[in-house]
Amino acid sequence: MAGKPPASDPVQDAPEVTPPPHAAAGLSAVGHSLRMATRQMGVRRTALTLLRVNQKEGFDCPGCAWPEGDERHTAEFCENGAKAVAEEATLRRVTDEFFAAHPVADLAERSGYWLGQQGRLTRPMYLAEGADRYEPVSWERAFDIVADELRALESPDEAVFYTSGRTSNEAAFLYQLFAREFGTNNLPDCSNMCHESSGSALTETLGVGKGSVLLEDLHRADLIIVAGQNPGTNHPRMLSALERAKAGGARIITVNPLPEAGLERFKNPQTPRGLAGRGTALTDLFLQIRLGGDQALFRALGRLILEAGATDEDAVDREFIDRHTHGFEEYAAAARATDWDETLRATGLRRSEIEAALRMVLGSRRVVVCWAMGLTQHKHSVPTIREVVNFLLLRGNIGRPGAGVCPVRGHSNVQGDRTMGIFERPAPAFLDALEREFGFAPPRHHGLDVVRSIRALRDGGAKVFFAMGGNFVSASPDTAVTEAAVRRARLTVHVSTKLNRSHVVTGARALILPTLGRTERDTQAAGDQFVTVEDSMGMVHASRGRLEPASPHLLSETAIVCRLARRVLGTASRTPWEEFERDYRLIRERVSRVVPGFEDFEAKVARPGGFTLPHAPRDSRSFPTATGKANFTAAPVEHPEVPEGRLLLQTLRSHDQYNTTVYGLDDRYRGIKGGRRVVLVHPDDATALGLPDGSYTDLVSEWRDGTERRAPGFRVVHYPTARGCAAAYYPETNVLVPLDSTADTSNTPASKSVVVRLEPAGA
Ligand SMILES: Nc1nc2c(c(=O)[nH]1)N[C@H]1C(S)=C(S)[C@@H](COP(=O)(O)OP(=O)(O)OC[C@H]3O[C@@H](n4cnc5c(=O)[nH]c(N)nc54)[C@H](O)[C@@H]3O)O[C@H]1N2
Ligand SMILES: Nc1nc2c(c(=O)[nH]1)N[C@H]1C(S)=C(S)[C@@H](COP(=O)(O)OP(=O)(O)OC[C@H]3O[C@@H](n4cnc5c(=O)[nH]c(N)nc54)[C@H](O)[C@@H]3O)O[C@H]1N2
Ligand SMILES: [Mo]
Repeated sequence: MAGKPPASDPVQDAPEVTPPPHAAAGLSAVGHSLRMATRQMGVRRTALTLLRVNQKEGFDCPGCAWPEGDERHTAEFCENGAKAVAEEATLRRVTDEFFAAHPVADLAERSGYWLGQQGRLTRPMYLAEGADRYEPVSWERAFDIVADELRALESPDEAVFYTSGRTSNEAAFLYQLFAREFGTNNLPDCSNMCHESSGSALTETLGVGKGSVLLEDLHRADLIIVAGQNPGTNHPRMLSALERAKAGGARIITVNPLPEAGLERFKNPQTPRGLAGRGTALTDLFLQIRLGGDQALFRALGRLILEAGATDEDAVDREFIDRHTHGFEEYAAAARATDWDETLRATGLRRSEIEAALRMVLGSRRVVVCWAMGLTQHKHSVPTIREVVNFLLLRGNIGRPGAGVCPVRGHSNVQGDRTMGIFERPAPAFLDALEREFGFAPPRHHGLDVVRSIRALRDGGAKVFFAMGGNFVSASPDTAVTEAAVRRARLTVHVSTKLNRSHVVTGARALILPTLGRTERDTQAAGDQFVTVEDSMGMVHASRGRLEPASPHLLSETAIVCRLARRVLGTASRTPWEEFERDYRLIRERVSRVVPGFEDFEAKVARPGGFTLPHAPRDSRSFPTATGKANFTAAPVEHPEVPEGRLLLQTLRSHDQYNTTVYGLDDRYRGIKGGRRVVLVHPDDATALGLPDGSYTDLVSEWRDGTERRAPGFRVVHYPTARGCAAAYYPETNVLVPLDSTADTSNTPASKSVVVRLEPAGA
């Protein structure tokens, strides 16, 4: 199947390429972020807004989910946080005139970059059936339209309620409550495309689907392994933590097919030395792994640790294993059977490199493994992350200070949304608690995740698509299939801050419901409200916006859910939606009775800096798994097989984007400027394929059922990635990811292993 190419960019996509730098941040980062911010907000607003980011009395940065330390700097944000804030606090506005002037079909020809640049949404807009453009609509009428379509469904399971991870705890809790009172568990979220593999693997092995370390643990570690993550771009504040760990004597191993500049050296913009000097070297050992080779690497390390245990009684933590784990013998047998040839083929590494890593591991008492999308978006991601757990369990690196698992989350409240019940497969205990508290019978059968929602839309089983934030059509895999699926819906609704492609690829009818962002004041009948969020390390804290809302017509996400629920559920619901909208404290009171760890929520969150949620493995080395212990697992080692003449493509982020939101066309840390349609290929692979640097190629993905997908016109960049591997940006390349190509168990799209053929353009 040939995918329709993504809309062409009106800005000329003409990438210029220079050699990538070897350090991240420093003065150029500060200058860059201030330029981007003042362009959107002006000088005064930039200063006022950026100084409140991540302060104890301020708002939570809408960028990533990296935690704040206890001591705050005056400027507790990073370059990319500044861009995320500027994107939201921009002074540009999308007006009624804009929609009157642009038929939806025209907007669908524009790039996502262009759409985002139009500014903040200001009014509810409605696209009637058969109409060619959006028109302003009142909030009352908008809720009537949604209610009419929802009530017309044959079953509540014909509706899908998507969430992106910026939604506050308060709004998320009410949103899942509304969906379940309506009668469905169809609550897919961005997590399904993101850290679902981490959640699946960690729940099974440790009993808690979240990371087990706090920021202090990272500071105290002896060895930090950063696998499949590019913090210089995606979690810049993590570099400060790595720098601090290094100052305390820690060493860092980076596992990545790409030499990412941010992990080489870091010039901390919060210190004078970092601004002007050479900065700190971060990575001690760089393992340039092949895409998808991580399971084989961690299995090989496990084998070597076991072998070392024969002569060194400290190599393996027998006491921990005997007391706290299950399944060791079976795992050890599998690890001992590791085949070196296969390990070296899967990883692309030399045996000496793996042995160098082993020496660093054996020399360290406290080891943390951090990871992100490089580990979660493969077919065998769940066994890969389970292998990370095996590796840590062997030396007792779980539930002890300075050690543990650290899946680094993406969206600023994606972890909190899941804690609040945004999950298509809720735990029975959670539903029991909802039932007790709200007096209704929640549906017990599982709902649809992202991939299954797309299939249901495609096949006519789902008819109403409602999104609390995000950009579903651009973020999802298989763009052509997804867009066609969404177009079959009766109604699509998006609660959004900014215009994006999901507003212009619609069902028969569509609504855009504009909402407040994190930076804005949220005033309700009981006064100014704050909301709460949970970071990547299970810290919950308040977030207060102070800016005047982008338009007087905006409603908060919480208010939107409350009004919609009243309108849809009517007298059938005994939930006090009106009161929840007046005063968010009443929502937190309910959360405190439903969600474990939130007892005394209001008092705990009033403390500056908030509170830490309990985490049994971290706190007491207890493991709420099926066996009551931490589970070793012994899955067969897998790695992607790539046919002759093909490359394995990963789809990743540039430095100037936030997921589907493109801030600019540069990727400074990779030496790319002025364009996004680039494909990074090892010079030897490119030469073998007859592709000189600067030539143009189509990317053609080949799926095992014989179908093909094409993304045309990419500039070839000779780049020092691992052999056999290529890289190109998301979302331009989502068209290449087959809907059925997902991770086993977690069903996450395998966005980091797409088999592609490079066809010289015009060939
Ligand atoms: N500025 C900014 N910040 C963001 C985001 C953003 O788009 N922009 N997105 C947010 C979100 S939602 C998320 S989930 C995170 C994403 O954070 P990351 O996971 O850092 O994002 P990606 O760009 O997908 O980068 C994947 C990294 O893993 C490496 N990698 C790919 N495949 C493999 C593999 O098989 N093995 C190993 N070892 N490495 C591999 C890639 O080379 C790359 O360095 O960032 C969050 N923060
Ligand atoms: N090929 C490929 N695909 C991927 C990935 C990949 O690495 N490769 N990564 C995946 C990952 S990790 C993720 S998390 C998903 C991201 O998927 P999504 O979360 O769906 O996408 P975003 O681009 O983050 O959503 C951006 C939109 O959110 C809206 N928005 C921003 N702030 C707010 C707010 O405060 N409230 C509301 N209501 N709306 C707001 C704006 O309208 C903006 O246009 O994409 C996934 N897709
Ligand atoms: Mo994500």
